[in-house]
Amino acid sequence: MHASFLLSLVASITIPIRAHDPLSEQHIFGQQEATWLQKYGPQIDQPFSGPLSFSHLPYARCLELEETKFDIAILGIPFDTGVTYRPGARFGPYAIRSGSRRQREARGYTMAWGNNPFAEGLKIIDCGDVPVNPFDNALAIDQMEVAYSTLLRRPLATPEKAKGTNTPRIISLGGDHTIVLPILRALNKTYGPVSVIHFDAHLDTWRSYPGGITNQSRVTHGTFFAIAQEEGLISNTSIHAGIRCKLGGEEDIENDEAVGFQIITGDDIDDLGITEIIRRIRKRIGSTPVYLSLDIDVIDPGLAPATGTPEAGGWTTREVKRILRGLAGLNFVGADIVEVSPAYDNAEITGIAAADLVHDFLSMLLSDRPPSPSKPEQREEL
Ligand SMILES: *[C@@H]1O[C@H](CO)[C@@H](O)[C@H](O)[C@H]1NC(C)=O
Ligand SMILES: *[C@@H]1O[C@H](CO)[C@@H](O)[C@H](O)[C@H]1NC(C)=O
Ligand SMILES: *[C@@H]1O[C@H](CO)[C@@H](O)[C@H](O)[C@H]1NC(C)=O
Ligand SMILES: [Mn+2]
Repeated sequence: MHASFLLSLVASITIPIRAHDPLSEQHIFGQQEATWLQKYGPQIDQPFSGPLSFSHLPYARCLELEETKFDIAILGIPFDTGVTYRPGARFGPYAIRSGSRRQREARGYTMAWGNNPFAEGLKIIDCGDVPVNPFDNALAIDQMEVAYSTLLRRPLATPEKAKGTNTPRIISLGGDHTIVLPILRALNKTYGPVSVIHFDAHLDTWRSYPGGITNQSRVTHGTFFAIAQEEGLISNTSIHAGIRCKLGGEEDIENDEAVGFQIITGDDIDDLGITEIIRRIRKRIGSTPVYLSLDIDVIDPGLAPATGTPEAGGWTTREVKRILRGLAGLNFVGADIVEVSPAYDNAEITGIAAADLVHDFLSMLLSDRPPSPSKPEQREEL
């Protein structure tokens, strides 16, 4: 076991020795005085080794290193003091990066998309985390807006590959859902109001919570869309997908419409099917600039338990992945995945699911149209 592991390691690097050759093996183990570099070559990162960046991407402290350029940035936003129930999503960026360790450029191709997003010639990097203040939400929200605006204003690393835009795109790893308010404030400065595709069990369009008597206490992970609408940051062409939470009553739905959303419910996946859900989302969004926000609680808690406000009866990870594929080609300006709270996880189930969805986000941002549906009848029977 030990020897074959070493042999496969050796076979994958530069030493000109064939695996399974007993003479070569003797040669390797006989080199007592060789340095690591002489004997084993470059210090590769195994899936389970190396520093923690998303999918082993290059890491840069982009907020302070102002010359750093990219086409797509992964940005952690570890803010979780806007939640109504279980806190802990400040550890979401860590959990998603940890869940991403087995997906990387060398194994980035998927049959579902027919591409490898890391190998398309664009510069995708992990920009680290916004160091949000954990004691003062007003300060933290300003820090998030400044961070996002700062990165949006960076010139593209590969402008020749961009189709009519000078603005890089950011995939944010939350953090609780409140982070979307400063993100929408930053996006508005570049794009004006945007449509939102919002995957979630919850509406997040409530105006306030009982007992919130200060202005700051209105800013929560369940109210940020209402505030964004009041500030003119979102278009009346937005849509939710996967809604199934309990509501105050019909008035919540009327309010939701006034905020600018249509609703696709959790049950619609059975009654309409995936193809019709995709069609409705695409029709609603059209060619408007659109921001995608995905609360991990859209997925059933059995498949993604690590979240702050779980709701039974959700979509499967596979269903969400198929819907995401159907959205390729829309005019995406950015995306996030939020509410991953790993203290409630088991065996990294949620972190791995979230990391996989971010891999889909990358393919979605890089594809001009949905991939052709897979045709199992064209694949040879095994
Ligand atoms: C949002 O963008 C629009 C269009 O550019 C602009 O008129 C408006 O002032 C912006 N709103 C805020 C709150 O910055
Ligand atoms: C809340 O903000 C509004 C508008 O800026 C202001 O008129 C009001 O005094 C603020 N309320 C509190 C409690 O600070
Ligand atoms: C959005 O459109 C709906 C009708 O489709 C309307 O009821 C609602 O008031 C509009 N909201 C805004 C913010 O304009
Ligand atoms: Mn939610």
